[in-house]
Amino acid sequence: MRKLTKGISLLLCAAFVFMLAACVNPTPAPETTQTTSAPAGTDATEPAANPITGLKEKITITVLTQKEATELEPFENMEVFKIMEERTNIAVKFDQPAKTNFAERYSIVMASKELPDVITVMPIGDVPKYASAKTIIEMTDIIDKEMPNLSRYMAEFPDIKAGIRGLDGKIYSIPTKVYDYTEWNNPIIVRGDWLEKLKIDMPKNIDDVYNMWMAIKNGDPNGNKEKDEIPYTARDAKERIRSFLTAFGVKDGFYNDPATNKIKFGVLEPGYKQGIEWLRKCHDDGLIDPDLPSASEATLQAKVAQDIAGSWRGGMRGNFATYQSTFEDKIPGFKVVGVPTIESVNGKHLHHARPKNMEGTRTVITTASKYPTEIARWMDYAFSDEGNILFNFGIENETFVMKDGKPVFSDAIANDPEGRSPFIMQTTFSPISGVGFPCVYYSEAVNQLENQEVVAVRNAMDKYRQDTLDFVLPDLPFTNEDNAQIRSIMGEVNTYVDETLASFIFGGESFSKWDEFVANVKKMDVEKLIDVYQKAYDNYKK
Ligand SMILES: [Ca+2]
Repeated sequence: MRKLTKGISLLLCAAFVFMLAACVNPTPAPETTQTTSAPAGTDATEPAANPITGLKEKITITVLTQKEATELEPFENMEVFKIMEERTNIAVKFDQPAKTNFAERYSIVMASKELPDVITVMPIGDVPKYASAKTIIEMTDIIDKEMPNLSRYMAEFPDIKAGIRGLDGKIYSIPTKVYDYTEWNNPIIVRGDWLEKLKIDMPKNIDDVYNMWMAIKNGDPNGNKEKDEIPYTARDAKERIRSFLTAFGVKDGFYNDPATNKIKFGVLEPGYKQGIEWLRKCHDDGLIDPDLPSASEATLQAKVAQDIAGSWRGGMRGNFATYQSTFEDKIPGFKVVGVPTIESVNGKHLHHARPKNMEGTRTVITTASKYPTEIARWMDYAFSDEGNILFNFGIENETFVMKDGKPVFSDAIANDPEGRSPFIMQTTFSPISGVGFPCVYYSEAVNQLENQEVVAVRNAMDKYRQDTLDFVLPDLPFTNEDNAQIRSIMGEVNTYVDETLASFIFGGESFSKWDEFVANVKKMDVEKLIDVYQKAYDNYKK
């Protein structure tokens, strides 16, 4: 019976691998179509062309990257690169300083005469500079012809293509980390066990949020007969306070008004004042932690640990999943849930931060490389279905096993005897957790490792994805001149706005001063920047 089961699983496994193989490299170079036997008339000892890169002999390329502090192994020890070498005929010599030393190493390398073939983490701002200096290759055509797997993600998530396109409409880099799902962050995180005790539903709009906070304040959900609950706290008094302004159809900084498709600057809009007045009322009613102006990750965690924090905003991993696993053994019944994006006054569901389909780092091929085509095919392998399994799940029967035709993490990764998280265990074999190598953060793997409440709220937020994409601006490319103007004006504006808003929300400042505040912001030339952003955003949408 055992033998039989094994036989079936092997069969399923073989079918799965075959299915994957069919997805890899749909457009091999012409000379690579004959892979298993040498064509008649040629020397039988001549090596076959590699089916992925077309290389008949192994080459070694150089790659400058960085090592993240959380990675347990340098890339040269990671099994995925050894397997990739076998499958592609490309070996890699990594130049991998620690992330903290990368900037220094990078400036030495860029100033030297000996550039590596690939730089995997070039700062975005440097891409146009090295493109015009012809230090890095243009990748528009090479992506189109040689990178079908990356291309399918660019087609599925238009933000990826728009995000890597330069001001001239051409592409000079590829994203370092692509998500095959949409990654959200900073939802309102609530003590779900308190909601159950207080018999209140998940809030759907800003009035529900107010009522939920009031119930937490007055209902003694921690059961110590003291009114010590803090309905809302956070690790800062800026992003995680002003995030509630989206309920009033506005947000901090520049955004697109979905009703008019015009760029707006939050502070100048009437909805912004309403939102700040609402936050002030919540503060005056004792619903917001009065210590927020000096809050930090440590103060947030301390209040959650004391069983007095009712809700907060924060990271999906840290302030959501990690808090759950940290405090469920210490606080009886402790359970956190995420609130899907609440409805705004304009009927849209607007989140304050743009969801991600890629990270902000960029990979480039230098003009010093003799193998740009082969390298593009090699990098594209990491974006194939087979590459997704390799980079996320690792090595079959070691880090994962096939179950019902699907890869499942083995105990070695999912249940480390030393108690390290599966996300950390992935760094023993793959660069997937960091941003040091171009590859795909694969939902099939992420959903297995993630806290299931996190998966649930992410999926719920994703229903209104387009509302937020229309509203929150992406990272727009600007000319050097525009960038300088933005830096100079916004440096002054941000300092003034931060100080003044803190006094309106926490410092008892009278709202009769609001018009004067807005007039002062206008005097700082912020309206000039609205035009700059409008132009860049119109260009982005083309
Ligand atoms: Ca209490």
